[in-house]
Amino acid sequence: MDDLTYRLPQKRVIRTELPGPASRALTERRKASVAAGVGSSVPVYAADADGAVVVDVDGNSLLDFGSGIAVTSIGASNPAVTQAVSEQAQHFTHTCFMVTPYEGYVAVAEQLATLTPGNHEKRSVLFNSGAEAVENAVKVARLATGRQAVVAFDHAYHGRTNLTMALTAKTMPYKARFGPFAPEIYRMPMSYPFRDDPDRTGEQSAHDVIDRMEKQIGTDTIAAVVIEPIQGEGGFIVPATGFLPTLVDWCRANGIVFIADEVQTGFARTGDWFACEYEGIVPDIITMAKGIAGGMPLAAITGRAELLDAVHPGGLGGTFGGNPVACAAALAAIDTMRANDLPARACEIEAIALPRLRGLANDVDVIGDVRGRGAMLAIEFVRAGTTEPDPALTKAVAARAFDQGLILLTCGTYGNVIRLLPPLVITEDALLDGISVIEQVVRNTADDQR
Ligand code: PLZ
Repeated sequence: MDDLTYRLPQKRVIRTELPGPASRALTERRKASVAAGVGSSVPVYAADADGAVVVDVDGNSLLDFGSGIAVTSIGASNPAVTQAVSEQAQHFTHTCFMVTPYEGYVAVAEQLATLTPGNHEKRSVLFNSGAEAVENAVKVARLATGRQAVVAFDHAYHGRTNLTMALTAKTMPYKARFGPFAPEIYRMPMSYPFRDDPDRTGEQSAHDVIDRMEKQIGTDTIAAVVIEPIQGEGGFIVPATGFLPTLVDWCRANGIVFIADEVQTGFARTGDWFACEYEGIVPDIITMAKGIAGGMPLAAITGRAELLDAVHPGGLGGTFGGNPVACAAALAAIDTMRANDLPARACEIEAIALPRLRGLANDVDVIGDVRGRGAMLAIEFVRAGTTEPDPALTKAVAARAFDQGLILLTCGTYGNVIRLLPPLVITEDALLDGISVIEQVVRNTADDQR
């Protein structure tokens, strides 16, 4: 893997206990001013970040295998992005595209039309967050079809706003006591190869879902099917081959809008520009955010022109959506991803990491499954020799990795999955170092359980 150039040394360096005194002091200040409902994965505060390294306020350099939840694919201070941001900010930081439009928004929409799957005529709208993109994809689908029902899946995650909470499957911590939720949302079983009958094909799982949709909802009342092509927060669940294409074909035959939520999987993360490309499926609408703009808040929906243009002028928008600084960052980020062929780099990361993780799974009996694509990889932990989820062990692995200076995120409906989401620009040495930490920590944690 050819390394890029980085401003900060791409190494773990632990100088203080973790968290150090400056981070502990910030935690105290935070308790008095920041709402308790906002959590943080690690108890240290960032002072600087570049490539795959986060330097905390005590001068510790942590290796980042989370990318701020799949955002900083090109690093947290990529020079092309910081330059584009600063140039745009010196001209104007905001006019509101709904008031005085600007070129950057149009240029991002042009890029999205080129990058997203399918050669059909496309239109885009820009927003601030992934949840906002999903909400708007559903708005468009309902208006364009004149139907109301929306289908989501077990283990789905689509956001924290009212509609996207309803689409999200897991109650704690996302939904519990935050209701009432939006109506006309229906949940279907997801293809989850590790937990499904091993003989079951993707097509069979899809036909089961189709049968339920036809019998329980009624085909001609369904506006949209919303699905993450690889589920993110739900546990990096890769559906069995054939599951997605079968659903797409059925949606197309029945005038149902197929919405691919690629907020987490998009922008080179899985080894393609979008995860849908792997099985050659073409969504009607695709939602994007996270990695789109090198860490600046930007989200988008791109879809068939006839769906998006069905909405009346003024029907879509928002004050900050497609902010000019965020658009400049997105254009620079997309350029960087292209110039460094980051989809290929995600495949290289998989080629290095996946065999090591599989080897680890052979050595210990607490790993039930290793899966994922590109630089979106996961380890599912179970009680030794069973398929019973082990969230306590998973938490312990993440905590011990942090003690070694490695930021690891957990996920999963059962909280028993460690996910690897390194920046795509990570150096090979840093990647290997992080994997070694995981191996050591998993072995030690598994041994302690005996
Ligand atoms: N759709 C597929 O992964 C965000 C959420 C973390 P926003 N995932 C990280 C948390 O606990 O809040 C996500 C996603 C998919 C939508 C979203 C929502 O994107 O930018 O967080 O709104």
